[in-house]
Amino acid sequence: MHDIPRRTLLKATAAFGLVSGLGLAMPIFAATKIKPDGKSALIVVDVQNCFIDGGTLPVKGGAEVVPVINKLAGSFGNIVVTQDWHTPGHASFASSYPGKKPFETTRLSYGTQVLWPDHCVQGTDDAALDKDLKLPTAQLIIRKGFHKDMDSYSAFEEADHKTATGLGGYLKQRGIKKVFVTGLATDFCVAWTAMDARKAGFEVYVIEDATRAIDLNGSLAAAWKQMAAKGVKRIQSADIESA
Ligand code: VGL
Ligand code: ZN
Repeated sequence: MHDIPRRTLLKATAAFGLVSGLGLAMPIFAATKIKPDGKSALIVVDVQNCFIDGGTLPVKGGAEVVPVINKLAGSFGNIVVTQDWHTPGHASFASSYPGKKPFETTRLSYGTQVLWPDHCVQGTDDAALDKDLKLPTAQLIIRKGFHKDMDSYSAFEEADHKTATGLGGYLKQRGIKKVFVTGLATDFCVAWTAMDARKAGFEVYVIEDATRAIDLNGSLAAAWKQMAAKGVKRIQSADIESA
């Protein structure tokens, strides 16, 4: 006889818990959309012919970042674009070392260097930005990797971790505090740019679906781990409030 009310009470409690759980989840979810402000900059890394199908170092799915970045651009008042911009016979090219093949490594004065196919040579069509990338409001194009004897994955500093590109100073003088990194490739130029942006004191987000990776011997998983350890936030383009 006492069983009936007790069972009803339990059912009611369970139902109430579920409803209040959902009710609570909704406002938190909505509040997490990020609205870029005047102190935010979108950095578009190396969306160049060389890293897209038909180029010299194509990244799988590289072209897929283009519409995602074009859409994101509408949400940002400050946009910086980078270009990998190597000399002919660059130190990062396997062809510069007799007997070496692309994707092998060598030791250079600043550490281990992955050797790449010849790519993004200054002034070539291969080094041009993808023609479908539409960033009419971008304010700066910064080129990197132009010293013959040194690579520069990062848009902030070259591979010796000493030579600055000037991007950190530019962003600071423009009052930028937060950077949102997109482009190619997630595990090389995007990751190094994001980590060096942290080092320079910026709040840093990588917009994952606006990047694609080379993923050489587990480099993608390693890069995400290193970025997380340095406080880089991993988000999706849907987390950014649309324009
Ligand atoms: C890149 C390898 C060599 C990049 C540039 O943009 O991620 N990767 N050069
Ligand atoms: Zn390069």
